[in-house]
Amino acid sequence: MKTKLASGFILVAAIGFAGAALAHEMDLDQDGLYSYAEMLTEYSDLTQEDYDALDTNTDGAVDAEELAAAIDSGALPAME
Ligand SMILES: [Ca+2]
Ligand SMILES: [Ca+2]
Repeated sequence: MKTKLASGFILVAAIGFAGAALAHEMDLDQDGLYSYAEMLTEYSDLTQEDYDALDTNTDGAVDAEELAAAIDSGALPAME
């Protein structure tokens, strides 16, 4: 039982890590923000309007928190 729980935890941690790595990869200039051009590399059908909607604090860029919130709410599909 303990072993089963432990392996489940490792699996979840590995999936979380893979998602973070992909998001990091999408940030082409590594400034911690996802520009519209950078978002298009992963979400090719994203419109400027969609992008503006993701920028919930309206600072002109989508940050990791806004990206995670969009994926959590289903506004964006999770990266694979
Ligand atoms: Ca960037
Ligand atoms: Ca923002």
